[in-house]
Amino acid sequence: MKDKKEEEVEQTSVSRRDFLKGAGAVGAGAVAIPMAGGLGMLGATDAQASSDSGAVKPGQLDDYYGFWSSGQAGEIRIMGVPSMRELMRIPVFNRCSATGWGQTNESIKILTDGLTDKTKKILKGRGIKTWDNGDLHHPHMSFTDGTYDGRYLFANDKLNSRVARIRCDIMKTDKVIEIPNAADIHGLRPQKYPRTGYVFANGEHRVPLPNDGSILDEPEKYHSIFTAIDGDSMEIKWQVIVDGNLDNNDSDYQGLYTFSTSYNSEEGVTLAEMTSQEQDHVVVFDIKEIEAGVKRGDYQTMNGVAVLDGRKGTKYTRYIPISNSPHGINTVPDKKHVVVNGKLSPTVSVIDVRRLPDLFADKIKPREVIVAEPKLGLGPLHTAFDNRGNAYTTLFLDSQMCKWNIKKAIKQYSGEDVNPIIQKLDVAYQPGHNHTSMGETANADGKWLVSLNKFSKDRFINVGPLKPENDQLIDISGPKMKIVHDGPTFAEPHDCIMVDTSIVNPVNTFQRDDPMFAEAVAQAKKDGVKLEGGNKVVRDGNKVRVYMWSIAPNYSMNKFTVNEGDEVTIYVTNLDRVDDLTHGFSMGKYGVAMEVAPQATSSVTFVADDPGVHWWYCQWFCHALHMEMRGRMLVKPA
Ligand code: K7E
Ligand code: CUA
Repeated sequence: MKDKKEEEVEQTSVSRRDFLKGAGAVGAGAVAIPMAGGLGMLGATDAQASSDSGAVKPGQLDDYYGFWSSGQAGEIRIMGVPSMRELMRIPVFNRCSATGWGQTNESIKILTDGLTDKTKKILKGRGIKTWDNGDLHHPHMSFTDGTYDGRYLFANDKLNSRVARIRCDIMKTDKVIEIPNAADIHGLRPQKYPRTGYVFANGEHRVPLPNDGSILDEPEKYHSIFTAIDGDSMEIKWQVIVDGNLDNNDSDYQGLYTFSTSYNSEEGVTLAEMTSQEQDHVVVFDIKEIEAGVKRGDYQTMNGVAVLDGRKGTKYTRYIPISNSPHGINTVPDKKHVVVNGKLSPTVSVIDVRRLPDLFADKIKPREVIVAEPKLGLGPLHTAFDNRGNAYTTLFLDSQMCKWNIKKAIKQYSGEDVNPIIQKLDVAYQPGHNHTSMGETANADGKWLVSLNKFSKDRFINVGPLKPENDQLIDISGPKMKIVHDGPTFAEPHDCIMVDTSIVNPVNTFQRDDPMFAEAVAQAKKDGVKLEGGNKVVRDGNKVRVYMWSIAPNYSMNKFTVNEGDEVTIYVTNLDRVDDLTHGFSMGKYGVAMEVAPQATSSVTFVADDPGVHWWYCQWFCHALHMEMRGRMLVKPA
């Protein structure tokens, strides 16, 4: 027997299967019926997961959007939590075979517009337009008033020193900028209050300034750069030169300070040099003071960016000594504390942000902002929080999750005989980041914790020398942490966030005036073609522009002819208005394959250098006659 809720799910949802049944019978005409709502109308609570087990039945919806990084895979993955089902992938820095990201004109524009002129020139010399890979560690959502607002995600590329923005309405990357002066962007966090606002990014590696080949072994000329980006315009607002290497960062809930962990206070360039001292730092940046400095002109302009001097002893920063090589830094949802994770030290250090004004006024010494420093275990890397005053710290070397109480840790630090540690849970194995549902916002809800484990070892059947990682889902709603699910993942989710589904509201189809394909719309206008229904081959010297549209299971064009050597641009506009009715356009041997979402226009440009008949086809299953959705390009030999 089905229960009532399941029946409702079946009746309200318009699945691809239902659609195919209908469209197959009555033909393409039925396709244009707008099916507003559809699956989207189902509230998450109507088909909720049984939250105590983490189990979500087939057809039931998740409670949280999980946005997972993918490290060296260069993309972002959307996970359903608590089911841990991978729902979608968002190509960001990578080249995506399925969607054509990195090949379509629309994506190439996004991937190249924000590169520096110097990089554009170098890439041109290499015969490429952009890099086709990246190392994406830290996805974070934009904030308003201390909590997620569902507008954007931001993410770093450690490999090629870039920062990307993803629009949450369409779940596509819409801006990618290269960060000049800095090397290897690692830590990335948005401003939490009053809004994002700034996106702060750490340049991890110290490089010579200027890095023009004239400096190698003069460590005093090496620097790390901290960058503030305007999240609305994706322009760089200012940069600050700091001492040491910047690792991770986070921001306060007051909009006054932002913090980065910094290792290598020795400023060495070899491993032995970098780890020789016992003390490293948290660098605190005074946002208002820096803004005032920019206004006063207290900066040098480097590659078009205002760069301030924030090294030790300047008014823009303070350096708080922390034991050897701190790694993650996490602001507590109580809005008052910040937890710094020791990595090579078994401790975490708790900073009270209310003491920072006195620190900047030099009324107290840097270490006086520390209000707790519990010893948790070996290899503390990152900390997450619930809404009951507890913290959860990953112990990389111990392969454990340590649950501890912040108030008790503060009492212990002030001399009381209390043990802040509540529970240590074995995780499998070697956790890096961990995250709680809504835990990086003021609205932490204390329901779920994910441990992003670097090794899965024996947890899954053997898939060869390269093993998956293992993300474990932990129920933290009760007094004890309980592991409820293992979720294998491909390389290498460093980090994730879990956002209540009520905050994220993606659309089902594109708007025809979406900026994503504004250039195609403008070009069509110049060519006198209406993308909605226009069907035309325009010749412009040796440039040929082919405009066609698609409604399942047809392209508006069966064939077109070009000459060998022509530069051909193909624009496909998907006129289907139905949820989930994506078409594709693939042309074999030309290596062309792109996604065309409902109501979107996608375009691709190539040189017709291979004479003969070439079939193009739709690679996105769209209709019972999907296999027949194709056409021919004739390339006439020169
Ligand atoms: Cu700890 Cu790049 Cu966030 Cu990896 S970082 S774990
Ligand atoms: Cu259109 Cu498959």
